[in-house]
Amino acid sequence: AHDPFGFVGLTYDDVLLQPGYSDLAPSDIDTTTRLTREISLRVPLVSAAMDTVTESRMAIAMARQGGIGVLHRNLSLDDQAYQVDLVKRTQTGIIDNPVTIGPDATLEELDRTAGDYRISGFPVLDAEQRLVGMVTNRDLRFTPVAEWATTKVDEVMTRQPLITGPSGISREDATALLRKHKIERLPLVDEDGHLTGLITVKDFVKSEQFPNASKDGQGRLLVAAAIGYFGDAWQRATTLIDAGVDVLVADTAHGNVAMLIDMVRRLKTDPATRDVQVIGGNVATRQGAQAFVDAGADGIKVGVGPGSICTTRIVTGVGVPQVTAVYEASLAARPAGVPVIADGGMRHSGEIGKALVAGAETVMLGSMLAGTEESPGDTILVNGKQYKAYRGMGSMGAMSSRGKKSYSKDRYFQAEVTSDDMIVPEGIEGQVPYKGTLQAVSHQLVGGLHQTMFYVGARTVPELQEKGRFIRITSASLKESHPHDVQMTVEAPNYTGF
Ligand code: RVP
Repeated sequence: AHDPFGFVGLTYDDVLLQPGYSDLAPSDIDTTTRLTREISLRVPLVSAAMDTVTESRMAIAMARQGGIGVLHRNLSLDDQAYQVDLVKRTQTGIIDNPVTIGPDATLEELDRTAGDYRISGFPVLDAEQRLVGMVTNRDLRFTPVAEWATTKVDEVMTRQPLITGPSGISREDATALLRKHKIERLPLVDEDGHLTGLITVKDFVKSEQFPNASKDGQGRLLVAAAIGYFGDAWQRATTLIDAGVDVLVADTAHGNVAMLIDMVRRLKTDPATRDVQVIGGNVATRQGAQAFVDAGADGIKVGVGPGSICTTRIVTGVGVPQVTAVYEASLAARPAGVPVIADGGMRHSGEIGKALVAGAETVMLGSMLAGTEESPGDTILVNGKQYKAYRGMGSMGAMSSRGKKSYSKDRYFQAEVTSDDMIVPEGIEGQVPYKGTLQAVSHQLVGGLHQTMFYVGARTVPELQEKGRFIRITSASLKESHPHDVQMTVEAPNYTGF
């Protein structure tokens, strides 16, 4: 029989990992893990689909570090697809679908396109899609702005004979050509002179700078995007797929809901969508995870109420402490080969390893990343200290029409609430200290996880999951875990206080 009080839920602060025999060198450690059935990441970090955490800048930074970002959905379908596009066009070894321009475009149009895509140089194609020139921002400089509206690309571009490479050029040959001719961009063409790709020096250097970067088969950065189940959700999904999204996250605060499970099933069966990876969420029980497994999900996101800005457990009285939630979900997901994402409640790097041992393969972070340079929004100065805004997607700010239209109210099943006065929020609005670049934050998180693995004696994430042993602790132990009986005078980059 069901014993309501015999089953205790535990969270990160209730447990520690026991040290194990270790014969590793730190360089042996490999944090590669799976985000979904088919996508692996070198670093198990995912940035939250929140409007104060993940837009294209964060998604780009996350993918460069070896994780991935989930673009939030509190924006129009077109805006979200544009963000996907920005990520997919960024920093790749070879760009196989470069933005191009026609010889008849005006310099004004050139300038606008350069701004829209944040790129500075374009192959110029004629009506038959043949390469006829190259044009860059620099070519604008020699024409007075007053003449941009009337001057055509054709008049300023660098024309044939151009230095080009053959379609299937190797990295070495491309580097040699770029060096020899001291050019910034190398267009790739087939025998008929049709453009097939573009290599830029900047991208080549960057791809060496970010050796862990998460990339698709064509060398483009990986990106995920959140969708719902309401209104234009299906069109949003297909538009995001057209824009090149790698993973769709069917994302609500309560994923164990018929409409959302049906959405996942439809995405995984419809020929138009079934090739994209689909994550369902959020659930916090074995049964909830099983429903997504049965619907064909490629990943399952776990967490009901652990988020730093979340009031779901307080407003509704519903939730499962996160370590137990992850463990329970993994009981259904693991045998089916479906990875679990532990979403919410992370405050320190030590919790990443705990989440992985509990059964997750990646973790999703909101508050830990909201203070970075790459999150949306400006820094706020309060008493001489810098902060960045961070709010729940179920907060009044994110769900009300204050500011701008809310597109993501269905995350909290309030899509049909039209009056702001009638909204029942499940999150708060606040701010977090400014933390500098994502790269610096990620370095501390991944470094902490490396140490976890070293202490446990695990070379790989699967080994960590196999060898990791929890011990339950008391509140006295938790006090002992944190610095105590000392007044902290200098904040560490990975520890700011109890
Ligand atoms: P945290 O990392 O603890 O800040 O939590 C982030 C997570 O909290 C998100 O990934 C999401 O699952 C959840 N969230 C977002 N908004 C809200 C809310 O308003 N309740 N909760």
